[in-house]
Amino acid sequence: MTRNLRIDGDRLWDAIMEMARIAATAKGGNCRLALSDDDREGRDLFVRWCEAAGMTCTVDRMGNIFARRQGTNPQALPVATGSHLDTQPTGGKFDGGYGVLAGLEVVRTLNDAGIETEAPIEVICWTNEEGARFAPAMIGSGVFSGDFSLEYGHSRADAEGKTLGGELERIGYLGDEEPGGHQLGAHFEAHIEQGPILEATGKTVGVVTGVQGTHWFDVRLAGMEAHAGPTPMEMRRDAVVAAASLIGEINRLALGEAPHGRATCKITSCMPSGTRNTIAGEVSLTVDLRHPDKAAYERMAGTLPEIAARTASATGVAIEVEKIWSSPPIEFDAGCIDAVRRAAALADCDHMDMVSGAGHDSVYVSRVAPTAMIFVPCEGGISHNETEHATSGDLAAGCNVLLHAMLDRAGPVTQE
Ligand code: HGY
Ligand code: MN
Ligand code: MN
Repeated sequence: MTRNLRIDGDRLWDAIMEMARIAATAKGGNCRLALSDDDREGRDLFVRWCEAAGMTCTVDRMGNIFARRQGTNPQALPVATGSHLDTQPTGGKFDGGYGVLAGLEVVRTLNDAGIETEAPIEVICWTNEEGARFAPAMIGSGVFSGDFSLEYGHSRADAEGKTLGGELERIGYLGDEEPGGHQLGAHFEAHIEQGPILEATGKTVGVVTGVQGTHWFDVRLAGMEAHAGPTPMEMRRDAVVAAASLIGEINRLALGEAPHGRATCKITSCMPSGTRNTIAGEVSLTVDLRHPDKAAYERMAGTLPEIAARTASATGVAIEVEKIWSSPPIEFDAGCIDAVRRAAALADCDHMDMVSGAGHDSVYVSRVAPTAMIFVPCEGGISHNETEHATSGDLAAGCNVLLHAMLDRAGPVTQE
């Protein structure tokens, strides 16, 4: 009865564009940082839309929002889909918002068709997926899965010292439900690929079988401030020179684990700042290392301290490496992966298996519920960039696969 059911691609596109008007940037992207007033505005819009679609919304103590469409069997575990509404500071319109609003479009489509599923359907907005304002990333789903305690989650502070728990309370999304007390029968997430593979291979849908591992580190370099003029080169302990050497070594570390190794460094502070004729005494870096293979993922993390020690002895600059977060490579549930494959075939979408290069809430949700993801192409594979773009056709195709993957797991359906 549902074989030929299709979502409304224009309605999905319009919802994504309306959400993208919240915290829109001049270059066409979004800056909707987690638990900011803009995030609250996006959350409120999502809740209004869900309630207008006949769903009931509950919020847990990490601010994760669960919008529920009842099934014919209220005892059945919900089949869920979820993603995030928070963005990078220079993020795009589609990263996260697509997945949340594709879930809403699935419900709107079922409503229009008068389809009742046996299992309830839930659409989830996970808190602070990006990790841009509060580190680490995916902390809302990570507390939900039990990988982090609620206290740890609430204690995360942004650069101004505001805590995640305090900001949840301030924006009115400190819910009552204990995180994790909400069992899920299955979880799917639709997302743009954020890389070049689908576009390069001409495929419309990625059947995501797993997610690569990620390590985050903070690195502090302490040299000696001195005068840029009279100080001989051989006497210097220049924190910027040490940082430059270390960043080059870290880049070579990823290239040495080709083709899948990834390393990204950011210089977050350089002291004293704003003066070019004092040699830098202190530099702070963030480091993001990734690999899909567990042994290589561990090898890269284990090599970083050795690289730091070598650089320190060569430059006379003290280097401290602190592990902030580790998310090992994961594989998704075979049954959910098969459901995505069947749905892609049913929706006539050219598809391929792939591993996600980016982290997603589904990583943590997969610890507590059968999970898989659905990717669609993004232009040039560009994401975490205000020019991020995806076509309405691809977004609709991915949403049709989401619809049928969820129906595949939601038990028998009836039609009004
Ligand atoms: O870092 C990531 O991969 C994700 O965008 N949070
Ligand atoms: Mn995302
Ligand atoms: Mn992202």
